[in-house]
Amino acid sequence: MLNPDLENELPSQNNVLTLKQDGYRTITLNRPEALNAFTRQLHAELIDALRAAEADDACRAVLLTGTGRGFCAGQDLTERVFVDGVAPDLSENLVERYNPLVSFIRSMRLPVVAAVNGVAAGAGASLALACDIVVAGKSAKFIQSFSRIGLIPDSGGTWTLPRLVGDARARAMFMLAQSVDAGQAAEWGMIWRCVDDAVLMDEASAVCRQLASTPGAAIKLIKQALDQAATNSFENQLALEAELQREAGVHPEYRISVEAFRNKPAKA
Ligand code: T3D
Repeated sequence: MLNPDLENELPSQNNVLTLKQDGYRTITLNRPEALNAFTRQLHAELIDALRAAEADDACRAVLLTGTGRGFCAGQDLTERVFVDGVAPDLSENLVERYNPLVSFIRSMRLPVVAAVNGVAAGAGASLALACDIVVAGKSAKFIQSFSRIGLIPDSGGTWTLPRLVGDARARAMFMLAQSVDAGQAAEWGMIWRCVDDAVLMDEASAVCRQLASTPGAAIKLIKQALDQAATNSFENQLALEAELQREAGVHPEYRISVEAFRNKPAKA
């Protein structure tokens, strides 16, 4: 049963639902029976939905969430079959699907807000952490479950997680594959905020509405600056900031915002 509110859903096989509202799009992973695990079809629909949002000038932010009690359980393991004992080439799936997906999220002009509504496991956890702002419901948990099935963390997880929580915590999460609940994740700085489950979508929507009314050029440049900071020296980053600030300063949104500030009514 689809959410009747998702009335302007885009054409798809409904593995991913898109709702346009208030200057942003909500993109919902919709395979609740498998905790929204990734199949090839879900991959295809998700990247299409993200590309469509990015191409829409009226869209200023994306909210990514899941239907049911899971956010995303990573790769759908029922797709993994060993024909005559021959192992599938997992690298191919990463290169063709997961890597382009997380790279696209990081390079989009649009900010992507993850509303983590339940378990985020394997590449599902990496997906959440690739987003710009992560809000999670109290009952959500993050599991780097890869090692349980003999794999290494992927979809950028080995890059993102140590930067967010430090090497010691990342190593233990990867090797022990224990779940970390949303409260702990927020305490560690892995995510922006942990909120009551009942208000998760309200909180994430409020973040998206705020982003939708923030100058979009600045958001795009902030993403670019933070991305390059990961590998730049301090001096190179200062130079980059100067370059990007020049770009921000000649954008009409800067002039309009400064004029609005200068012309605001005096406080009584
Ligand atoms: O393969 C490649 O291309 C390489 C790339 C890999 C990227 C990866 O993501 S590898 C990691 C893959 N994911 C996992 O290993 C996680 C597997 N799932 C779990 O460990 C557990 O389901 C969870 C810890 C996420 C949640 O546990 P729990 O007890 O809350 O739920 P559950 O009962 O295990 O799952 C509910 C249903 O979802 C269940 O189906 P059923 O029995 O009700 O019909 C379960 O089989 C299904 N499900 C959960 N995860 C997956 C899945 N079905 C397919 N694939 C899954 N990943």
